[in-house]
Amino acid sequence: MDYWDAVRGKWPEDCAPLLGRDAPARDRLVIKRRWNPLPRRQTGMAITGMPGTGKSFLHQALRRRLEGDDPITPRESPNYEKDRFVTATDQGKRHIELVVVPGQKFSDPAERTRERYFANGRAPTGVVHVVSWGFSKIWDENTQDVVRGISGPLDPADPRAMPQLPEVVEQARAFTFQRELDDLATTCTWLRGAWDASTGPLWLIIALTMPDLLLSRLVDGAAARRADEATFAAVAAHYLPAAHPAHDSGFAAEVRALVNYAGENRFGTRIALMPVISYRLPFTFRGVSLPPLGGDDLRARLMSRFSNRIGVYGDGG
Ligand SMILES: Nc1nc2c(ncn2[C@@H]2O[C@H](COP(=O)(O)OP(=O)(O)O)[C@@H](O)[C@H]2O)c(=O)[nH]1
Ligand SMILES: [Mg+2]
Repeated sequence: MDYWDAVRGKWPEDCAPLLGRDAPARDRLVIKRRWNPLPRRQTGMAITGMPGTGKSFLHQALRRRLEGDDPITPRESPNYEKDRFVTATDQGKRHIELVVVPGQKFSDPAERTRERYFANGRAPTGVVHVVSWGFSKIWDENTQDVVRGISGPLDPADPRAMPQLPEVVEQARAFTFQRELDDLATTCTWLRGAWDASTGPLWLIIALTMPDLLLSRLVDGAAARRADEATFAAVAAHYLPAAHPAHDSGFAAEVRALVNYAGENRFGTRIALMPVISYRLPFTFRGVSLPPLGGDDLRARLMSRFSNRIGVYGDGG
């Protein structure tokens, strides 16, 4: 079987909770407090992705900081986000050292992050690259104006289009998809440099944040289910390499090239596309607001699976 067939093959199960299907995989947070006499090797992971994709929310959700009922006020992130959190695997607890790479790659904070974690022989073992199917928050008003001025909505024939959404939301999504690709290219440049200087196993999770926004808004249950199946198939086709390189999207081609460069053998089976909901908030753009769907149970299930997978990949499994 082709390397990427195996990666794509995990997607139906990983997005099963979104489609209301039960999946055999464990989706409770694994917290085994087995006494472990040997200090375990720490593993370093970086959260990457363009501005507004949900990196900081994901970081806080992994640390289980977004679970109470307290309302959360979205604001731009601090310049420097670095932490440790714990996942637990069958082999015990694992401490993960995490750094969020600023979305603005050509800023001073990003340059400092690059020097500290991606240069001078240092490299992350694992990368969570965050994408949002176009629902990234566009923080500043100037950029919002630019989006309104320069880009049209996605062509309804584009497999990424969600023509049932307001036109202005589609306009924002069209803009975001291009930025996602540009950001990925820059991120891959950083990673190639860092991984050149390192040896040993690597892992990569492409995290699809905000899937609660892209669930179908149709009232007819069966039709909604069909629409969701189609959407999540399109998501995988866009973000993951295809059966044949000629059918790769621009994004997928970049991912394929990165993995080829570092070597498939360094990743083994530790590559996945996974949906994850950090915290459900409406998507707002230019006065139009799209409420999130899905419940807290869905959020918790996806988050547990995601956190567990990081633990498993960090263990080399
Ligand atoms: N509906 C929904 N919104 C989210 C989710 N995660 C993040 N957001 C929204 O996306 C915005 C940007 O997230 P943030 O983590 O600050 O993005 P960053 O710039 O990549 O760090 C937040 O203010 C939230 O409104 C999610 O899982 N679901
Ligand atoms: Mg942030």
